[in-house]
Amino acid sequence: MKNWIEQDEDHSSADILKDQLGLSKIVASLMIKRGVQDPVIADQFLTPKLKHLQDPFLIQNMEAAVNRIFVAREKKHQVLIVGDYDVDGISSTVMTKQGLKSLDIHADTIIPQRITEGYGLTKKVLQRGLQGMDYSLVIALDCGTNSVEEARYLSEQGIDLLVVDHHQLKSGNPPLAILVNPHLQEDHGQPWRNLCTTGLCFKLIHALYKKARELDLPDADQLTPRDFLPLCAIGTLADLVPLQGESRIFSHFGIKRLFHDASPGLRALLKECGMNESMEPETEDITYKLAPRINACGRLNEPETAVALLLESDEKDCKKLATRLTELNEQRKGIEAELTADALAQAEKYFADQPAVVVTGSGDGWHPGVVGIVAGKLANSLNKPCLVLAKSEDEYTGSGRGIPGLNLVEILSHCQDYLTHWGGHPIAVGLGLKESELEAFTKKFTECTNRLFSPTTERPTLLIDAVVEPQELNYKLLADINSLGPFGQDNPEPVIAVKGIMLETPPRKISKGKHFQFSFHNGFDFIRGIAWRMGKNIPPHGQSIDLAFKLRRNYWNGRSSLQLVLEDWKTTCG
Ligand SMILES: [Mn+2]
Repeated sequence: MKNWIEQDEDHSSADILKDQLGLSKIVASLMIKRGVQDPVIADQFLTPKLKHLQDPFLIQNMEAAVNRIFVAREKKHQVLIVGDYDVDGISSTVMTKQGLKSLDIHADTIIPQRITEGYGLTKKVLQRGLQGMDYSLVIALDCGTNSVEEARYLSEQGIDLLVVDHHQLKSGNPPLAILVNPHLQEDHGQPWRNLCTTGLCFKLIHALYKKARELDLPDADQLTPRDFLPLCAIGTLADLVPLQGESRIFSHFGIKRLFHDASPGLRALLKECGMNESMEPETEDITYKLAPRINACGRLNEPETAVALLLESDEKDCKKLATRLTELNEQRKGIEAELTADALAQAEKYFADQPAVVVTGSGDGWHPGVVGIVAGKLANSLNKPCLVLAKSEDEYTGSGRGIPGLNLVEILSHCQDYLTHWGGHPIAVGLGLKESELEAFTKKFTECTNRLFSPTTERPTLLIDAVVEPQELNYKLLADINSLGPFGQDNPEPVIAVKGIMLETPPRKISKGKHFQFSFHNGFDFIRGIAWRMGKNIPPHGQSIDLAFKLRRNYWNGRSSLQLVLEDWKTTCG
């Protein structure tokens, strides 16, 4: 049982907001609890509008990027797009190719093969991409910010480079390129500051269309960046950027109209994920179902299959490609399960008393494409930072995942003498090192973790956002809660509690006892719930208990019903 923390109600502020904006009690209360008192800010959050997007030309170098692309249009230059192999990179590639096509600019696309060509804008991927064509412009998406050498390599051949990326600049030494990256600018809380690359590609397309209208190009008034919202939302949700500012606007509209505005390829993929027009997609549909299928392509060295699917218009081919994505995802799951078992055994054997874990392996089972997921699973279950490194030849490469309150980038910066390459975000990093440095690196990494973080032995806490009466559990409450969605990074889904309810029948175990289902009557209806991975912690029936859960809509056999997704339960006290 977790330590439940109920946030204090500030009734008077909530009442003011409620009256000012005509909100329901719970929505006003949730906004106040999230620190939003200003009715203008609350209204912008609850009813995002595309017209609130700022002028794309406020982003540094956007003008230069747009001008360079229009030169390519006028002179009929050949353009090559190089995108990263994850969801953000792949979606960005498809968006940009289609955006350019709508302006009569043809671009070829290439995605690095993770295992043979490595991450990002490498010489290897450029050599493959540039082969046999006379390109004059390369557009790097979701990579390239730190590709100083590769930019020089291109410039030596008279090829210009445009980088659209949101990764941090590692040194004060930007590549010779037109660099569209919000992190180049000082942080003044700009609403586009934390966009991922699909968000930046949306801004680029918006800027291109503005320019097209300015130049009075034929049919320019028919062009709308709205068409790109579904892919923009998918990249935004999958890349785990904070869902604030313009990321909130993109994810809100993109997910709302996901099916409606989807291309035939995306539509086939959504169907492959078990979704259809009548469902309201949630963040988890993207992060648990759609994104893993796209990522599986990159992980298993077939990234271009995902690009091909998202660009395809023939329905039969879409179906075939979408099925292939599911196959790759199943293959990925198998590899991942074996690797996780191996990594966990190592962690328990060698790192049980350590503040951090560094596990290694080699061979087919240690697939570089899944080490990141395994690191995440390990970090979650062991509650300490974990690095999972796969060996090939005399070098280890892999991924690390951290835990809240610890900055992995900071830790690695102290260990950089041992590393051949490294980079990433505070909670997720990639790194590589020579075999000969492994021991010294592991020691240093563990030391730094120890110094910068002290794990807590206290009971984990569960923040309760609202306590409601059992009879309030209905679709109205669900709609109210969902008006704060889509949920994700920096906009967590509210955890709701009901107190003093009684299960009339024992919960029903499912999946060999791993999960359980339960139900109770709230005076109007039977309310059903599910508890994932809680099979060892089943609540009693016939006894008063409190439940903490997320409220969802469950789709089953073409019907939808209200569903509680249990977070925790406890015996009612007093
Ligand atoms: Mn990204």
